[in-house]
Amino acid sequence: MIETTAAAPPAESVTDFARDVRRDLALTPKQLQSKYLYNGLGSCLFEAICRLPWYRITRAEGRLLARWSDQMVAGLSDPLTLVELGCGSGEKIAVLAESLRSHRRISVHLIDISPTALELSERTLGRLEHISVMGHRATYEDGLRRAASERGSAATMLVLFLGSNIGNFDPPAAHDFLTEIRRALRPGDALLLGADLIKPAADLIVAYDDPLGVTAAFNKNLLLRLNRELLADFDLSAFDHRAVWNAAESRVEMHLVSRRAQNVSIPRAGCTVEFAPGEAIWTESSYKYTPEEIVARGQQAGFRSRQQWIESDARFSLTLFIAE
Ligand code: AVI
Repeated sequence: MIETTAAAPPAESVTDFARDVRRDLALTPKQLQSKYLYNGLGSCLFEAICRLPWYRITRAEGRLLARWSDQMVAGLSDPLTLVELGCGSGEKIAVLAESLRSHRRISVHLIDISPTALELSERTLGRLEHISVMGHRATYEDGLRRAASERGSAATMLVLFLGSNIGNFDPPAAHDFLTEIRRALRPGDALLLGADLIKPAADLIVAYDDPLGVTAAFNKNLLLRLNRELLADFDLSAFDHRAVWNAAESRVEMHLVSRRAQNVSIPRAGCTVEFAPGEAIWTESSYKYTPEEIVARGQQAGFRSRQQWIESDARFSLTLFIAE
């Protein structure tokens, strides 16, 4: 059955965006939140990144899902509510849903702040007749609360947090978020968590600074977004994309580096920002883990780990946790 529900109100307003930009560009070092990378164009550029030979997370995860999805969903009882936080194109949840064909009723809740991602996913899942789909244009937290409130008392819930999205949270925020997921679940419910693993620095750098320049475009699109939505006057050619592996913090950082001294005005955020030559805006962190750290993080949030699958070529992990 296909039953696609209308999107909820936008997850953030121009005023929130303007307030965050004004505050974060006044920090030292200057920052912009990575959630703002995902407007319509940004989501399409991220989809393109996932197809690049140097960004191996998506294909590694796809291989794990294709090989092990039956094992991953074994033992989950009927009826089942599947919730995907950050649904991307819907391909991954479609693989799991295929493995669940024998279940009588499956409700799928897709949660994303990007309408483009929701549309893509709803289209992908539209071809499966044994599931009903509901899209929530919302933050992960709000969407999860909504999905949890809409499930029946008998339904088991499986939350998917895939593609290394957990890597974009700093460690305290990752702990808080996993705890929040656990709070929305009942004992026996499950979480399938994707996490990218630590690997050689050269492999990490080329994944976040690809020779085609798609990741650079993804990063610089943030400045284009500020120009369009907040009437800023960033000269995009005066900034360079930079990716660095910060081994001490176990994270890849993306920055936008000013090529020269310049002032940029952002009228809708009510500020003018001064850049020294070489000064950077820190736009994203992508934390990398060991398999043991991932298990420990789940445990600290109130889960036990049932099984972990590792793709050893690209060094990527999927871990199935059960809420205790
Ligand atoms: C969405 N997230 C898991 C990606 C990552 O790998 O951190 C975003 C990304 N940034 C640059 N390339 C991909």
